[in-house]
Amino acid sequence: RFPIVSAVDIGGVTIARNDVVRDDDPTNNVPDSIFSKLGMQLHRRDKHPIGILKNAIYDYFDSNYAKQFEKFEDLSPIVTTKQVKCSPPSKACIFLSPISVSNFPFVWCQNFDDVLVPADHVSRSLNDTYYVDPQTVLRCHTSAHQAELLREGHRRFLVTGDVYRRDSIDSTHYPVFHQMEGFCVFSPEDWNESGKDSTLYAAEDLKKCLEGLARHLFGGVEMRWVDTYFPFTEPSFELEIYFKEDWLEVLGCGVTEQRILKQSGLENNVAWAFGLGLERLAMVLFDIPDIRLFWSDDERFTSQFKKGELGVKFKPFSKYPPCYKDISFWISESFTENNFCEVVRGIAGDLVEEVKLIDSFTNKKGMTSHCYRIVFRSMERSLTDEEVNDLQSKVRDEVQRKLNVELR
Ligand code: FA5
Ligand code: MG
Repeated sequence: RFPIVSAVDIGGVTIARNDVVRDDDPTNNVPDSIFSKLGMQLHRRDKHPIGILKNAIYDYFDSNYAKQFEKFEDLSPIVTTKQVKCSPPSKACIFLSPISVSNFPFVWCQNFDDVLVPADHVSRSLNDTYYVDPQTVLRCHTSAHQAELLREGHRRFLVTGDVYRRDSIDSTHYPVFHQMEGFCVFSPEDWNESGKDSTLYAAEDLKKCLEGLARHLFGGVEMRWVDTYFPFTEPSFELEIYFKEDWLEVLGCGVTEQRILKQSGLENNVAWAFGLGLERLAMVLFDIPDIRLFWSDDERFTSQFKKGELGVKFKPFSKYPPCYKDISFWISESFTENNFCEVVRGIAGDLVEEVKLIDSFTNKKGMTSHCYRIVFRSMERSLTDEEVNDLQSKVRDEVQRKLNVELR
């Protein structure tokens, strides 16, 4: 066993980091910056915008559905990719390097198989998801808990938690964010008297519920429904809200695939489900311009929010100047933008505001070049030239070392 350097307890599970970090381990791509966010549970802080928002959503459901929705907010973010039946857990489940998990509960929460995500779906790749070992991931959505809770007999519930994704870098994307899942099962008597077909009944009820929630949170706000696809719902929709001169996607939802209900003996029922992006909603609600702010300890941020207060508009303390740096390289076959963003984030942390592809071309020899613009900016202070040059030079070194690209 390796010496354990840090550990955190979440929902009865102990997750520990040992000091042997296997850089480039193909089966574990969780960096320290992500590990350090495990257990922070911003959604359980009553004075934090995410916690204030969560409580306001709870109020909406409590008063409109007579407290029928059960609430879960401390389920472990470490979940399995498929249905694992081992009880007690096998050794592999208990010790995961460089993260070890002890007391791994006998309930298996399934990120992919349980919610019908196809074997070849992009979201399963190491490029999109943080893997702890080949069968274990940091959940990439709260939908990971749907089937588990249905199996346990719950029929109407809200699941709030931190979720993890390798993703692009800009003001509305962060590798750790919070979602709230809603799930509601109906019985034939619910839709029979409406005279509607069950799917239509559920779809209409879902939209009505979420539009009501939006009114409860925002009063008036410009929004629109967009048809989309999820493996676990049909039909599926996304809700977008007009924010800062653009449409911002705040949630995904739909009528649950019958196969998921069948797994729990609910073949005669119909259900709807949604997954809210809490940071996105909180950005609109409190006028927060950048998603990195949610992680700030700066008192000028934290002191602006009060328990139970929804009407607060965030006053930016100052806008520090951005610094732009470009980097160009010839990419290789294995290059992905998420891997590049992960390298930049690993070096610059929250000092990177945005990474944008500004040029791409392929030469006669078939080599492809990418040019990215990196925007460095602190939320809390002015960065010095020296500091930014140093970051950029580290990015160049690391990109070359890790990503198999040729700098130009
Ligand atoms: C999902 O995660 C689905 N599980 C939602 C769902 C649940 C659909 C139940 C149907 C039934 P999606 O990948 O679109 O969907 O993410 C949901 C929301 O999370 C988005 O609308 C957005 O608000 C938020 N989100 C996604 N990626 C990020 C990110 N990198 N940073 C911050 N918020 C994000
Ligand atoms: Mg989406």
